[in-house]
Amino acid sequence: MINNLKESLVEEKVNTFFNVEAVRKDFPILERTIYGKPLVYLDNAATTHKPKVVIERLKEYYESENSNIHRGVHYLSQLATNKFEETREKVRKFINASSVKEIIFTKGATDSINLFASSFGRKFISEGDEIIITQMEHHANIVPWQMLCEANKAVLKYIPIDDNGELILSDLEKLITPKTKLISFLHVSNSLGTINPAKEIISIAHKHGIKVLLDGAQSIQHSKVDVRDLDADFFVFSGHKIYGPTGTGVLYGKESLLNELPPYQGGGDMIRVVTMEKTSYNELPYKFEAGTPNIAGIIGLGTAIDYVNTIGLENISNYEHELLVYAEKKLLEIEGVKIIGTAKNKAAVISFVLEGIHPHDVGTILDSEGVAIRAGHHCTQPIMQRFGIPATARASFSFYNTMEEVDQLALAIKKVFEVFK
Ligand code: 7TS
Repeated sequence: MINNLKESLVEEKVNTFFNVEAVRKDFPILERTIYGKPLVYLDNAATTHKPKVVIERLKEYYESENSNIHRGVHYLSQLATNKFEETREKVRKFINASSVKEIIFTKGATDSINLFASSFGRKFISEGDEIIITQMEHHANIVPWQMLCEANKAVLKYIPIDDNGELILSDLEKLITPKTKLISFLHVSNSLGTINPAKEIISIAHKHGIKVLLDGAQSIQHSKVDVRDLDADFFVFSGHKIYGPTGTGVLYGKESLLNELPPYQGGGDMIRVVTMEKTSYNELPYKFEAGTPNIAGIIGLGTAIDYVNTIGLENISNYEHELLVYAEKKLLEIEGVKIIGTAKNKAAVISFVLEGIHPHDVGTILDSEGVAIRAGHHCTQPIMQRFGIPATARASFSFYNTMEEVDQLALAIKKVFEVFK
């Protein structure tokens, strides 16, 4: 499990079964050059590249299966429906949900959180109620709650973070009151790499009868997520961050809880009967899936999950951890590099600042060397405020990255210092 990753690796050596060169051949884009230099893609927290099988699956769908789903008696419509629904079962199994009724397809994590905030908010949040999030959330898990709190006159509270970028969990019990209705927090921080103790937080919440939404946008692709073991009430992720197509995502919810929530958008597919006076709604999960979804994308997401299963999440976790340890070591060897986010349990994400140099300049010079990182606030402005910085440079790793690419990153950073000398 993700929380025990570091401990379990202490005694272990590199995962010798993982053949990164073979894996890289699955990703056509990794062969390209940027300004005549080999691409070193270290922006995987923003989005991951797609293996050939996923790209080909999209092509195959449009070439020989394209049809609208859930509404046709004809052959192609039934075929597309079956393929689409196969992904639901793949996702269910992947996160160990109890039933496919608990898997709702969306456009991505942002869409999932907005769906949930709108629906949960309408039913359960009224004046004076309280919602707790954390200071390290992505804007996708801040702004929908601010909008809801403003509309419903509710109160938003934040679990603070310490200098290492870890949640100050001792504050959580102090923040909880009888008015607390929801705790919503991220599993892994996209800016700091921090792996939050999700199971512990969920257990505290449940002790007080509070529901929990877990944002898995940065955890699902790195380590095994088991929603039943975590006892998460709701869980979201984006398809494009787990090697699937953009415009795909998932909202998981416990069936009994989803049944209590009102629909989000109205339209086709989410209804049972519509008269001019009234509408009765479809059963789960269709109640939350109005309109024609990203059929090709969802089918491609199924292929991406198959692909990740073939590589093996344990192999992915172990290898990415090796990359993280090596990259942190290489970066800290360079004078003037400071890492922001030094939590005990970290995913393979490194935010850093170079003394006296703006992160955007770092990003631009690295880009000229073919090294793609992200520079900015990473849609986590409260984290930047917490650390008193405008932005960071961020390298985020995938299992297709190599130790040599880490060396390239280190060389490019040295070049930045030379340019600014
Ligand atoms: N939650 C977290 C923790 C994220 O990192 C992101 C995206 C989202 C939610 C939203 O996901 P989306 O797919 O709906 O956009 N994070 C990033 C990032 O770090 N760089 O670009 C997007």
